[in-house]
Amino acid sequence: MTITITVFEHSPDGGKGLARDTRVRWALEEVGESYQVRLVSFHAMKKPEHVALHPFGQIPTYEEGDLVLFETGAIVFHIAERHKGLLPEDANARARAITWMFAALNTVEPPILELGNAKLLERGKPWQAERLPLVADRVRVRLSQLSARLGHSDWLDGAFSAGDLMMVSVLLRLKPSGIVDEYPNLAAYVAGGEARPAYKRAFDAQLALYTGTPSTG
Ligand code: GTB
Repeated sequence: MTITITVFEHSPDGGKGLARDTRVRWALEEVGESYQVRLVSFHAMKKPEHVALHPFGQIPTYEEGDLVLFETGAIVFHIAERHKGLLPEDANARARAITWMFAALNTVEPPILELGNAKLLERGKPWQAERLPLVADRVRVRLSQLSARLGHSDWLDGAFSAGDLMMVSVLLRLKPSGIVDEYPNLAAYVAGGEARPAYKRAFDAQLALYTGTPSTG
């Protein structure tokens, strides 16, 4: 069955892979599923046709036959559940991998998003210079904890899983800030995710869309 995801017609990052369709593309590449994309403008995102697919008027959405999903956590989980490779067979290991997906989205991503908002949306506000270091330190609290848990392991819990896919995707949002590099094991963890052939295919596909030139790595 054809899978269609919606993506930015013009991504604000110009193809740096920071928009959330990259994690969905990555999951599909990991399990060997082909997909097509439909480009959506910021204007079209808020129109009834798109809001019927995504109640919050955002990308990405996921269509597969008469199934329509939104929220990247739900989409990646759907893909991981229906294919081998992203969730362990062992029931307890599977539950732990799912736990890491939630941890990425519910515990690690929020302060990272807050930092992005504080930088962009609060630009020029009189309190910005005072607030930014506080928000950045809240990110560091989570990264220190994650770094301590990861230790010298390649992945969070045994083999690479959807939990790692989601955690690396979330950490990649911090790339422009350089904060991940303060934690060498997390920097290596993110690099390990970026080095996966499936990630590279996903990244190149989104880059080609916005520049016409695939990355050379
Ligand atoms: N919780 C939802 C999910 O995980 O699916 C969040 C979806 C979401 O935030 N979508 C964003 C969107 O549609 C795109 S990814 N925004 C438009 C809107 O809300 O009107 C967020 C994003 C956008 C741009 C960059 N960038 O260019 O750097 C990075 C991330």
